[in-house]
Amino acid sequence: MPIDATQPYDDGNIFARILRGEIPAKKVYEDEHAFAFHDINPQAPHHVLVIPKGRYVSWDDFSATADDAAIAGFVRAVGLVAREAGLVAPGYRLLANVGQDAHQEVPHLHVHIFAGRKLGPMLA
Ligand code: IU
Repeated sequence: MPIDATQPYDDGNIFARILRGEIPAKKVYEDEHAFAFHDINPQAPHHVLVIPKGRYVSWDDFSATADDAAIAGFVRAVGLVAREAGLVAPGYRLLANVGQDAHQEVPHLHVHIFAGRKLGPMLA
């Protein structure tokens, strides 16, 4: 079920629970701003999710309300995770779904990193 990205942040969402260590995840990276882990249902040979540590439903409230250090730290972490996985030369795709029409399912901002195969033209 896609979520309404205008809803208030729900501390019981699955990624909040992963951040609190209540649910296991296959971690690939963590720093003060971000946490990255393998997607449980990979859509490409390499499919990692990067999430901010703060309480943001989507890219919308994150971009509107996060402080500059949180935004910079998160954006840098996404780049670092991809770079350290050796994805820059073969290439990779970033995706952040926001709300209903984009089919966002988890109400905690996440950026998908897809790689490991030719991803083809961007899907609308
Ligand atoms: P979306 O952008 O909200 O549609 O993507 C949610 C992703 O979260 C999706 O690719 C799921 O496979 C992934 N995921 C996960 O990795 N672990 C979980 O426990 C759950 C979803 I629920």
